[in-house]
Amino acid sequence: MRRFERIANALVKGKAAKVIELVEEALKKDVPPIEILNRGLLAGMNNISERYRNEEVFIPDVLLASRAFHAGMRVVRPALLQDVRPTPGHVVIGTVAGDLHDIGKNLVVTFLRSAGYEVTDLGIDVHPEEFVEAVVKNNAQVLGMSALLTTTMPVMDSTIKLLEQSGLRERVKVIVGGGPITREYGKKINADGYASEARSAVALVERCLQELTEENGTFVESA
Ligand code: B1M
Repeated sequence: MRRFERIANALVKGKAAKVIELVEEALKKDVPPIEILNRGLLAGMNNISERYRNEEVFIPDVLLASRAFHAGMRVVRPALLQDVRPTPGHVVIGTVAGDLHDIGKNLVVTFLRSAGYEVTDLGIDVHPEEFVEAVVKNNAQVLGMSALLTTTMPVMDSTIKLLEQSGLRERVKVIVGGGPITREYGKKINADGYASEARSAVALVERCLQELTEENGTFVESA
């Protein structure tokens, strides 16, 4: 069986130790870390998501697979972050309150860090007050919010409203993403940008920072 398939299969089966072993082996063979991520770990996550949607597997299986994904990421992340040159810009990011899904958000963090941005990752279950506090504390130019549940999407709206009430909205760009989030929803809640997938969040942040200096307020989107 091919290398990437073996990683994906071990992940689907929730075998974290096997995923670690296979990822380490691939890195030793000089397989590019981005390939390991995309064709191995993410392919496995997509597979388990699909099976969950089709009711072929259940929450405990998904949980085990998620843990295996995180285990693999811990091994591949340092390689992804090698030779990073700092880029000006501080991003505060988190998964909104009530929501524990962090795989997509963690990918956004990894890609932003690998592009050289300073990132403060608040983790999961982050309340509006915590987002606003972190923006102030870190003097961040960009706030990123992730939500995977339709029930937690409104926390994005509340956070933007709190930024407005705190007089901070003019100086911080807000970007949103996650499964149920759409461009239209981003616009509706007065966010500044939306990315449908993790890697394109880098270009989105870049454009947001550019807009901050140009003081021009168009909605930006990265496919
Ligand atoms: Co949950 N879950 N889950 N889950 N889970 C979904 C999201 C769901 C769609 C499954 C389904 O029913 N088909 C469904 C939500 C339905 C809805 O509201 N519309 C669901 C549900 C209902 C639940 C529970 C309520 C289940 C239950 O307990 N009955 C529960 C809720 C817990 C909570 O949060 N309070 C729950 C629990 C879990 C686990 C803990 C088991 C696990 C999460 C583990 C973890 O994250 N550490 C889990 C998982 C893994 C999933 C699925 C299967 C996979 C999500 C994932 O990680 N995808 C998911 C089904 C699905 O999405 N098809 C499902 C891979 C990841 C790379 O993609 O996160 O979409 P994603 O991120 C993408 C983009 O969205 C984007 O970049 C990423 C990659 O390109 N992106 C951003 C994400 N954030 C971004 C931010 C940005 C920009 C881009 O800028 C700031």
